[in-house]
Amino acid sequence: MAVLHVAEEELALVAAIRELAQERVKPRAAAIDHSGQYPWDMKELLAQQDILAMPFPIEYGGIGASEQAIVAAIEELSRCCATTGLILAVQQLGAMPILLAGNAAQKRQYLPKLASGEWLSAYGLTESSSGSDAAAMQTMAVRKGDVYILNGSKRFITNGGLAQVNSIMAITDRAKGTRGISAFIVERDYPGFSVGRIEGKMGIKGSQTAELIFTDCVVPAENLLGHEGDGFKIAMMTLDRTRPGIGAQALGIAQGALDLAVEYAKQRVQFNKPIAENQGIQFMLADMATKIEAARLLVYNAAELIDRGEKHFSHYSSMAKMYASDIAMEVTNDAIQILGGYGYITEYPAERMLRDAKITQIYEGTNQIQRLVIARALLTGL
Ligand code: COS
Repeated sequence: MAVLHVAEEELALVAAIRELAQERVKPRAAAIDHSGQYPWDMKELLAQQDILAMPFPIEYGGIGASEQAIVAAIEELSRCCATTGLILAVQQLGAMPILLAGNAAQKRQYLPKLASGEWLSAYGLTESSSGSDAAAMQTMAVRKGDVYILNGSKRFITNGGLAQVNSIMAITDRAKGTRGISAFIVERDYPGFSVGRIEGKMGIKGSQTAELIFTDCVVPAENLLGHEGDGFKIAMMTLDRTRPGIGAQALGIAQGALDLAVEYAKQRVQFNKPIAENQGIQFMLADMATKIEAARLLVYNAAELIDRGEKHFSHYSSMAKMYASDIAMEVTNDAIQILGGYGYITEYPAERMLRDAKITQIYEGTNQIQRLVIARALLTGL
């Protein structure tokens, strides 16, 4: 199995998370999917076990885990329940702008409560008419004395409405293009903040996806992250560091589907022998396992580059997210095929895994955008 280049304690932590996921998370996955309700019990479990503390520095109440340990944790959780894996991934996503660009006061104010899991976070870049073209956003922030007044909305926001802490990108100077976008910490309780539509989704059903609406929303000026105009770069730098986490979610889903297919193939008897004895099934399983391993190497590698503080690693994050999510679709589809009729019915988890896998090709940048990032790096010689 792909090697994590982390200390013994982190290997032990990942092993403990694997066990916890199998024992406590896996039995909840089907019910979470059926109910479509946010799994507060799973959030509590991750908080109690300090799993939500992993992305945060020790000085701000976290446990300062390496990115490699974080992706391995997301993988193990998602192997059992993609919605639960996403709880950790999004806590990191929403907090990343603060981790990257927050000043000491902002970090002191927000990070400890995110590390403990008392508060959830969310990341607000996308709008109804600006997804891949993130710079085409319309939400405006206008400075008035010691506050900014925000007007506009964000769409498809994971944890939207549940998160107390929202990292929101908004235009402060339209004429400056991407250099006129700024990042703000917006609390759910601020006047003028409201939650619009809550989306019904194909998969990751327990995760809440909502629209955030800002109507003359009053945000203290000290909640600006970095300087005016830094927002687009902060948003991009955030995604560079969190896309491997989505790769890890996809990887976990694929591994869960392979686990299921192997188990089923050994037990399912047709023509007087387990179907696993057929070379046709064996070749499918071998291909699934090999794709998963290749994806794991890409995800772990991107995480290691982050841990090492490499500068030009965006395209490796994109490769990890793109490849892992593409193979997650293939592997979950093959798992359904191996399970046959049982793969197609909701009593078995295979169809849920395919539905959950699909979003990983879309969010945190569609795989078309990942290819664009990779090609740009190639063509500019990075
Ligand atoms: N790190 C730091 N800075 C970056 C960066 C990165 N990864 N990517 C771009 N920038 C900077 C550029 O260097 C440029 O800076 P200057 O003004 O100093 O030249 C600025 O940001 C604008 O970059 P660019 O011209 O490349 O912007 P584009 O509008 O062409 O957009 C893509 C670039 C397509 C990569 C961007 O819009 C994107 O990632 N879109 C997908 C958004 C996404 O993932 N949404 C999901 C949200 S979470 S569900």
